[in-house]
Amino acid sequence: MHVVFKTDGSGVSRGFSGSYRSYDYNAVISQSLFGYIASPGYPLMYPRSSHFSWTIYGGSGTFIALRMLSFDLEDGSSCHYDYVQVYDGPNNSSRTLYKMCSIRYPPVIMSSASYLHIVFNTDNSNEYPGFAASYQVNDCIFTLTDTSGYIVSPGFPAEYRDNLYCTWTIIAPPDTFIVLSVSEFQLENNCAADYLKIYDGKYTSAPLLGTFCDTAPPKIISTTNAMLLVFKTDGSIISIGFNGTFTTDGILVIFFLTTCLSSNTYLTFAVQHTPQSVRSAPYATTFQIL
Ligand SMILES: [Ca+2]
Ligand SMILES: [Ca+2]
Repeated sequence: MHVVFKTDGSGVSRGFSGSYRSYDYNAVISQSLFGYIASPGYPLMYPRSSHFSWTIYGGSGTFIALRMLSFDLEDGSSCHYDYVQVYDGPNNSSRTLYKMCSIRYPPVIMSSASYLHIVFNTDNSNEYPGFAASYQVNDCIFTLTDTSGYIVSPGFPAEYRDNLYCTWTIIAPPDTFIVLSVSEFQLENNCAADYLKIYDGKYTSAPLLGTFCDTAPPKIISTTNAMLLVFKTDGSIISIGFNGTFTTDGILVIFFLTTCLSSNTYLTFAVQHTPQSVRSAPYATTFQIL
């Protein structure tokens, strides 16, 4: 807030007096496995010059997943105006997972252990609607329907936990396919213990595109409009996990091919084309493009 008091060259009076306050608020949430947090006043404008924080504790042996549902803050280049900062622990001396002021953030943020601390700071000008988020204890089952997004193992880049079973089901619009790019990847070097499996469809009954533990997945392209990732860890030895992105920008092209079988017999069939392969519609065989 900025107050200007100006007087001209003649005439005086008693002036004015007033008071102000800024807000400082901290909530500790420890009794619920699921809930919502939002910037004060959401979806109306948040207050200026304020400091809010939430500390979520899931109980011993848990982790917390925080999903951003809506996010509209004053967007500064280095987030020095208004920002949300998420810490992987009980307070602001813990490791920062993300500092956010624009919508360039993972939709789900996961702690590596049982605490998540969220700070919302505003400066003294330019208020916006703010943010709303949900949290859930031990939530590791995700359905992703955006056309692009992030996939991050719990707590990344800190170490993941023992005995995890996490799934990400990516569902793209019909007649499109999914491109998955994993940028960082480090698991226990034993696929019988910890692994990431990627399937070419919604379910584990779909064709397996790969099982990964000691080497990072290459860029993977589905041949359907769905992809399933399963991340499983056993009861000992942990590592940092992985992060990656997916897009569903591609278009599945179907074209027709006519083949001459003999001097007067022709066969016409549809061919599906993705960047990886072509496949004639009546046949299961896939022909790789070299
Ligand atoms: Ca501001
Ligand atoms: Ca392990």
